[in-house]
Amino acid sequence: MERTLILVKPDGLQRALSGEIIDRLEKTGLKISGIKLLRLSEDIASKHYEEHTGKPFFEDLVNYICSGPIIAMVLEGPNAVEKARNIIGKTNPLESPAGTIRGDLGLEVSRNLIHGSANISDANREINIFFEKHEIIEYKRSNEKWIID
Ligand code: D4T
Repeated sequence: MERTLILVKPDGLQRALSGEIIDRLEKTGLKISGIKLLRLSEDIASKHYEEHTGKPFFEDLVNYICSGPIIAMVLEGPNAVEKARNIIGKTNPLESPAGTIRGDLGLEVSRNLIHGSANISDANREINIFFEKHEIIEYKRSNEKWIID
């Protein structure tokens, strides 16, 4: 089954929105198969955002993601990557429609609350940065047949 990496960024925790953010994602039917609270080092943050190395916002982005604890989460389900991105909204909260996490809860691109992997190959790469194999748990939920055909 497809997996995606979600990060509730430092502003999400500071604003006490982590419950709401996880709730919105979990209610879709996507299953939490890994979850942890952590504070990123500059090294790990730079690795996670390596595609943005050298861009004008890179240093601020790394400082922001390292500025407080974050929640890292692996979500699993059919088309998990695309589904999570749809719920999250566009990178800039201003361009995110109402009903999305960033559209409803954020104002600025540099405080956009949450990360979700952009595609399956990024998801695999990012999950390996944040999780050891044994930290991802495979289990069945009793209501799964009512969520996945
Ligand atoms: P993340 O990776 O945080 O989920 O965001 P997206 O996948 O939606 O967007 P992205 O990789 O293009 O950008 C990563 C991160 O950089 C911040 N950012 C981006 C910024 O501060 N200024 C900018 O101009 C852009 C393009 C926001 C998200």
